[in-house]
Amino acid sequence: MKVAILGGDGFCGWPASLYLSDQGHDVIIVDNLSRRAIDAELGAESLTPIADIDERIAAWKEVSGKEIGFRNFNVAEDYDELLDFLVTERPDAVVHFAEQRAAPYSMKNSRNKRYTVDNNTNATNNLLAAIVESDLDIHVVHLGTMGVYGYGTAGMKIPEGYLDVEVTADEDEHGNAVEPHRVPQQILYPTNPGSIYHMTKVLDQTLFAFYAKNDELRITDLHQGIIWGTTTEQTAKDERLINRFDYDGDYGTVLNRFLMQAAVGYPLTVHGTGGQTRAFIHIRDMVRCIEIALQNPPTRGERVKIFNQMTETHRVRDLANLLAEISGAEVANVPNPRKESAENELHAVNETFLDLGLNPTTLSEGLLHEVEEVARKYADRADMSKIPARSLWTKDNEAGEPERVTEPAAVAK
Ligand code: USQ
Repeated sequence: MKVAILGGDGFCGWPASLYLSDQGHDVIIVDNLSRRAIDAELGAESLTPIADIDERIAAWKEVSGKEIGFRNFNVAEDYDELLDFLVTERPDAVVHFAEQRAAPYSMKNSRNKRYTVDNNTNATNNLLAAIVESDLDIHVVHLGTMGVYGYGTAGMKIPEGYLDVEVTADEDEHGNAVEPHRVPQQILYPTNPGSIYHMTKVLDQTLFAFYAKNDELRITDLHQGIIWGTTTEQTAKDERLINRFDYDGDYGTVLNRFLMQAAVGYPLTVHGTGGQTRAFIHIRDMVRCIEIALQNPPTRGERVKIFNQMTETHRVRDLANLLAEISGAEVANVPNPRKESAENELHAVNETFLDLGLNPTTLSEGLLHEVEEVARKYADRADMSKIPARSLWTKDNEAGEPERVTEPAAVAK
């Protein structure tokens, strides 16, 4: 299969590109290297030293004998280039990772809010409009988020995208009154995003529903949980193929941050009581899920396929306590910079991937140590001042750097 990976230089895009290439697919990456530019803007680099994109691709050819193509342009801005790319390359599928993916970054200030909305929704709309204009039958696989649902529970498992409801109908098709009766319907699960970033994935959902209905585009939307881990079979083959490892307060995600913090002797930064329950998936399952989704496209005219791409749920404080137990790390409860429930339950259906053959890589001590080892190996690259989460969900952000998060008194290396 010929697959274009939009955002193929990022944390998910790069390992997914290598995995698909390794499976024999013909892969072309499209990326404007914006994630690297944001590193420079934040002064926060990946803990692991990532090679530049040309070196990455050359190393993959050397190691595997396989070619990955690369085009540098901005999907959100360069519509003509995107259209020309699709028409020239005629991919069977496009995997769309080309979005700003950090909730704290999206909440930092009005500039970041506008950038995240402009970038993410324009990238998605440009892609969909370009496919329609190209007249090609290209399957779109999009990386969405579990965060579109919010993290509540209505006394039921969150379904995969669609909710069965019943409404009381009291009119016939001509508007005449009839005996009230219950009519079943299926609707998109009500959304409840917790950040501007998560909200852009909600907007994406609406774009997908429209283009699937109006233009019969074939679209799969993957509602992914929080990734943990950093290495895949392919990224481990050569140091130049190494994946990003974000640990800073904006881009670092919770479990990888805790593992890095444990490795460098920094107290684990539990927000508030750590009562937030979230969905997780290991990075090696993510790459496999992308391939499974590519192999199981919807047919033309079918509604958007939505899969919950997560394998387990955990409460933040349980993860911190587990790491404290196995690595001796200290736990620090810091004021929560976000507006989110202090405690929540989360139960979600994930049967589609399991039915299609995903064999989940769940949390295990061995795998936790493996990630911690990677972090320890590159500990001398860590900038401790970048660890605290400083982006607030309130307007105070605009006033500059808040001093809300307690810095640890001493940091051992
Ligand atoms: N948290 C801490 N301490 C930290 C960092 C985070 O307690 O040092 C807490 C947060 O307050 C939050 C939870 O951990 O309650 C998750 O935070 P996160 O930064 O790991 O995840 P999130 O902001 O939700 O975003 C990440 C990815 C995003 C993806 C999303 C999936 O950056 O791209 O869509 O996970 S999900 O969370 O299921 O919506």
